[in-house]
Amino acid sequence: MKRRNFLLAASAVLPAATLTRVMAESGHVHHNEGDRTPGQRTDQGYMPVHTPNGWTLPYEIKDGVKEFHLVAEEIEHEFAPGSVAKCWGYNGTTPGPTIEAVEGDRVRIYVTNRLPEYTSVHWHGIHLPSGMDGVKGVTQPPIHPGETFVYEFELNQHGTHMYHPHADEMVQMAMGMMGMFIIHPKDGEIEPVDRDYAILLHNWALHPGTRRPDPSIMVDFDLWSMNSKVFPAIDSLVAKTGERVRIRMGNLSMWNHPMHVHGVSFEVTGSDGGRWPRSQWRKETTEIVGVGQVRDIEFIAPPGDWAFHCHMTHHTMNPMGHGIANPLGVDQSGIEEEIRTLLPEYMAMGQHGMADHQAHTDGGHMRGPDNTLAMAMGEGPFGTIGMGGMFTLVKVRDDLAPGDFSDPGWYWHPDGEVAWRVSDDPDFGNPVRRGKLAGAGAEDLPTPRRDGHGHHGNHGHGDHHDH
Ligand SMILES: [Cu+2]
Repeated sequence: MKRRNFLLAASAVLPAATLTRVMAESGHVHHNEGDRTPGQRTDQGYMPVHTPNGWTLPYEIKDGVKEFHLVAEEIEHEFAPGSVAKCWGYNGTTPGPTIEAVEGDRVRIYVTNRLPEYTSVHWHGIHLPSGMDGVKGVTQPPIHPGETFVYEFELNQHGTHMYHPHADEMVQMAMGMMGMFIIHPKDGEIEPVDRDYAILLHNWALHPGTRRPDPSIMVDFDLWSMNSKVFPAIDSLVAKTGERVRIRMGNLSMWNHPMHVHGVSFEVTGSDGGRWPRSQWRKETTEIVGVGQVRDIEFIAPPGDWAFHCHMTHHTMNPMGHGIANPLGVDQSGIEEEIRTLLPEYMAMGQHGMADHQAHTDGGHMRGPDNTLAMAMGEGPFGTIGMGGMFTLVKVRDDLAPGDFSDPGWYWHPDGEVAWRVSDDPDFGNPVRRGKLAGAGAEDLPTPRRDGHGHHGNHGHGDHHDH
């Protein structure tokens, strides 16, 4: 018996809430459900999307209609080991499960509200009858706690879409209520993808030492997540060398996120307007996913471990102090002793930059508040990675099986392909420098002459190639 058939049978005898619980308990809180063999196209011809750290919502077909069931409810969510919070989500998780369908499908979506306040669901970017649009007060009455509403409409477009509440959305989205809604084109794709990833970008104000997100925050968020996880808990995106990879990125946070992939020039190929015509694809290595927007990027995977992250540097950090006086260059050795008499575990930080922060927290010298992550986490093959938040890795290997999404470990670089140390003498070489050094009594650096021969003991460019 196929897994989906089992679910169909189960749903015939169990009330919906029980079914949800059964699904959660039988390990369904992961990708690729039911009738699908991972890495293979479905009988409708599409390659199933993979939601890192997330899952896809199973459906039943009743009278030719694809039936889904979402349950809005309070959940316990772990952002990364060491930080757990009461959030709100769908069917036990934030983000809620990814809904996947095909252009031309008719969908029927039950929404049960198990929250302490009313809700509604807006199908962001989807063309539908006005009364199905899910805006509380405008197109429908609120779904009160305990109630179930049903939405039904035909999908007459394709693309990467999202769903989220349109009732007290400031609170409900801040608490994690959102999900992806992928509609595959009915005629297939001219350039099919081998790996199709779906990622929702979000921000959270989980103040240090607390266990519930603060919906009132507008600017100073302290967790930046992909699919509600922060680095190093975000799954790596894996691919086989040469595969065509698509990453669908939706943004329901309060900031724009310039998403950057190392090692490739990707093409921006679509949005919630659908996959764009080939002539509109454009090469980038960073693409801003604006608030409320969706961007699809695609690339041919080159072997290696490639960083994939938001380029807002604070968005690749976990909880950190904002609005503190700048400690850079400040000799804190005297005051550190005095503060320790009041706060025995106080440690002066930041005089030489923040690079030593992770070492102190990892080493246990500096304990943060309970239930609070370090600013930077994660250990790589060359030491601490010094990142957090919206950061993960695209791991491409020569020998991955189709549909194998398991983490292959760290990349084994071929000989001669890792940057190496040639000197530990700061006076090494004869680099061209201009300007003025900082510090008392420091001299101007020699100004290069126009012919480029005047600098600092250098007798011409020939010196750079001294063999
Ligand atoms: Cu960002």
